[in-house]
Amino acid sequence: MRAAIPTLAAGLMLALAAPARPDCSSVSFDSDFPIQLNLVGTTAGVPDALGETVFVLYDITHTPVPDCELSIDFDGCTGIRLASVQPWAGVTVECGAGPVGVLKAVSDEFGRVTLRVVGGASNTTSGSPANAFACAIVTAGPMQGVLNVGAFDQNGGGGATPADVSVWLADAFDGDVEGRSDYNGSGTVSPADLAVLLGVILAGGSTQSASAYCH
Ligand SMILES: [Ca+2]
Repeated sequence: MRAAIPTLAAGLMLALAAPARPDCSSVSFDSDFPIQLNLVGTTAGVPDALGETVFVLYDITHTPVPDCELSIDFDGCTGIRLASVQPWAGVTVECGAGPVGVLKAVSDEFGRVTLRVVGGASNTTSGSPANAFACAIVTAGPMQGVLNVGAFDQNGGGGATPADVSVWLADAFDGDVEGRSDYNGSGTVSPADLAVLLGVILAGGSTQSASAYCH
């Protein structure tokens, strides 16, 4: 009987060291993938709540899929810049060799992935190269989606200020659709987006830019 004790203990330790993970491959089209993610600044170190974006992962029976990694590939997003340190709990960034970077986070017990992503754009002068509409690719298990990426901190410095409105206006009037300046995923750069940007500036949750960017 003595020999059974260490065997049992070893089995328990193994179970503790490697908990069973739900099968990420069960993530289905029933999941909630938003089409819009707006990059934010911080105030007192806290990422702006006005950029909070929630994904919910479900299987085919609408049962939440917890503990599943969701990734967002921003490398197709010209001119978008990710903070190289992401202060929102559970968000990790892999700056990588590409031009922008990849973000990762894991779903909670309700299948939710709640993100506040710190970053901006490089819209410093009229006509600065911009990300196209829906430039990012979201992956969770077998499911993929596209995501438009807006940036309240258009010029990547000083937080969200009237200077960002100034360069936003150039995007609004040039007839193109710069993803960075579309904050509601409509595929247009319109007064509705300006209202969002002004609301962010007035609310004061994006007063500081990232201290360092991936690229
Ligand atoms: Ca700015």
